Amino acid sequence: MTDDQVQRLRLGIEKLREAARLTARRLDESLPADALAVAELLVQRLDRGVDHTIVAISGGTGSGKSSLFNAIAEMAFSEVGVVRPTTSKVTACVWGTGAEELLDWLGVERGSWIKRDSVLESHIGELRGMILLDLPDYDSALAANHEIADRALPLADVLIWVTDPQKYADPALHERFVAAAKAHQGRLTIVVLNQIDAVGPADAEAIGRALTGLLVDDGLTSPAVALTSAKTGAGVDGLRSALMARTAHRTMAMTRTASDLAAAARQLAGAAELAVADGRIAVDLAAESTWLGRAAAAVVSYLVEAVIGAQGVGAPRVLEPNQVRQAAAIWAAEAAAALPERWAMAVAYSLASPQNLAARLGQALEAVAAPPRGGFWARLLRPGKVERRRRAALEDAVRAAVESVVDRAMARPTRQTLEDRGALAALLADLAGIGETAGLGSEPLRS
Ligand SMILES: Nc1nc2c(ncn2[C@@H]2O[C@H](COP(=O)(O)OP(=O)(O)OP(=O)(O)O)[C@@H](O)[C@H]2O)c(=O)[nH]1
Ligand SMILES: [Mg+2]
Repeated sequence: MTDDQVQRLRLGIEKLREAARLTARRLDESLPADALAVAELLVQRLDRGVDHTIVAISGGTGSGKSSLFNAIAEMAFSEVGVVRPTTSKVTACVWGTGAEELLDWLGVERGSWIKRDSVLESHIGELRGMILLDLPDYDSALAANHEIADRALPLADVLIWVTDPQKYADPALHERFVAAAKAHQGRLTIVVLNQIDAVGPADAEAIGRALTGLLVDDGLTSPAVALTSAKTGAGVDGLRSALMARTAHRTMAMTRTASDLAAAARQLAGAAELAVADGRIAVDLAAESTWLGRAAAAVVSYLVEAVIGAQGVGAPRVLEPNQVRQAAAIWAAEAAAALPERWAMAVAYSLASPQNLAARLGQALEAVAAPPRGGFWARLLRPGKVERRRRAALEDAVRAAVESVVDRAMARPTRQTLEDRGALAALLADLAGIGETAGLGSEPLRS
């Protein structure tokens, strides 16, 4: 079962890469950079197995991250300090075995992690597979700390953000956390209001509600907020149980992979100007064929008029360069009216160059013979009527010639661009769907 799911996720990552390739080819080389980075990260994560759940403790300096880490792990391993900031490298506690590769990947040094795998260890059964990380602070005076925290954060499957009654309203912390939580909607994120022993229980409850309110104002739906004191131990068991519930399934790594895939797909769809409505990404094929038909008709009639013009049957069949450019402009304008900017530009780029178009039109028109003057019967008709018939015949021949060039040099490359756009939308819609089954982000915290 797990293998099947991992296989499905690997396919999903391939789809994301394919979507990135299509975007780069049609729109802009640099546009899918984020999506490719996510794909790379998720491959690395899956390559290291899904038996472990990476839980990262992050937040502002002095909020009690290291104290909380120690409280959850029930040992004094991470350094707790009075001098800020105390933690300048990642510390880890691992329940169970076989996490070495992941720890290397996470950048946790050999001496900075501790293993809890003895059967005598408390909670070993329930927490087996969990890798708990104590990260340096976010709001550090030390730039190196930011870097370490920034690097480790996207690698985590579960994110715990710690704040305290003094700093819970700090806008910078909100922005950082909310940005991370929104970027990974399916990932489990828990906000911890620590140091509740420093205020009375009623105040702690009130601050907890205010904090929840701020997070909702920031745009998170039903955020999980836990109240703890690393000092007295209040709320720590509840927080540990919430983590047990997730690590016991051993699926958080897959859940976060699916949710990251979906988030990357939505982000790429937005960047690629594909309409996302209710989480669905769709392309209106009927509308496309309508404007394509309209564009072809407009360009063909412009060119026929330009070739024959007001002049008679003997008119020269050579187009001026500016007339050829005008034909391309008409096509591009129809595309621009029907498509978002980037795609209209992609269509314009896909067309044959004006020189190429001029050469093709020249060749096609050269092959158009002047209609015969008419035989015996023509002499029976009035000269004006003969002239009109000859002109109509010429117009038909010119139209057929122009139509075939417009089809090959304009309609065909445009259809190919639109096909790529349709394929991109289909891939991204598929990926957005993968994440739907993975939404754990707003699950209420039960302790
Ligand atoms: N009263 C009270 N003090 C706490 C609590 N948790 C931590 N502290 C104290 O707050 C100070 C900072 O704790 P740390 O655990 O080192 O905080 P940190 O977030 O890891 O700090 P940095 O590593 O510098 O980012 C220490 O003096 C702790 O003893 C708590 O729940 N209540
Ligand atoms: Mg610390």
